[in-house]
Amino acid sequence: MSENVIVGIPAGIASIKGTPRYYVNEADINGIIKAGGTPLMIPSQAIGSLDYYLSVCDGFFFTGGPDVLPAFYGEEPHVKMGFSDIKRDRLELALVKRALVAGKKMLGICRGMQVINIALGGTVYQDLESEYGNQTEHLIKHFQAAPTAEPTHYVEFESGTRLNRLYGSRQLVNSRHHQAVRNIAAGLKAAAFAKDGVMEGLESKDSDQILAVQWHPEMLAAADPKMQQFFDSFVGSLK
Ligand SMILES: [Mn+2]
Repeated sequence: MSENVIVGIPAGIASIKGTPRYYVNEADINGIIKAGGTPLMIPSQAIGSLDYYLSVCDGFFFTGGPDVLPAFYGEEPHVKMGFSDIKRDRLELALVKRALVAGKKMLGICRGMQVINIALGGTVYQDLESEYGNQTEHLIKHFQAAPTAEPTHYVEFESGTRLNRLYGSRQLVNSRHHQAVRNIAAGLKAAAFAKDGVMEGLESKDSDQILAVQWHPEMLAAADPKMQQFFDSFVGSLK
């Protein structure tokens, strides 16, 4: 592997001033660049070029974004399901599967954690508030009204996990999700939970290939070095 570490980042799509444009959030790019990596945007139209991206990229970073279309995990859409982007879903789900086989490391944030889990056979709650079952009365607020750059709830880490080594036993994090991992895919293990039992971190069971969190370290990294370490640890592992 070269000194220059290249991190492939699938892009979202949004209409800006009436024109559809591919985007990656600046905070996600900051996290990778400050860690010493070189980001490479992957637009969903480029699904025919996965061989190229797999050969060029040292690792992949799946960022936050819209809900994954439930058809990809065998469900009809719940009434509380949000916006979805079928082209991004197709690209990311295919890329996770290919990257796994190719032995490429993957980082996931929010939707990224959910996409990795779904690609490998897991499911998500389409809407925590409506589907979290008999624990609903104890559900904490996971879509914070506070600014994203401010933490609002605690997560606790499972001992012996990489997240546990990065953060210790407990960490105050931000939270902007109405979905969360439900059934965990084979090969993955839960690494962090909120007080209500909602899964907040995910890792490979028997390797360090996958590291993912449900909160947004990229939005906290400017003020909290521990959040930049999430990126440092990933990019460092690619060198
Ligand atoms: Mn949360």
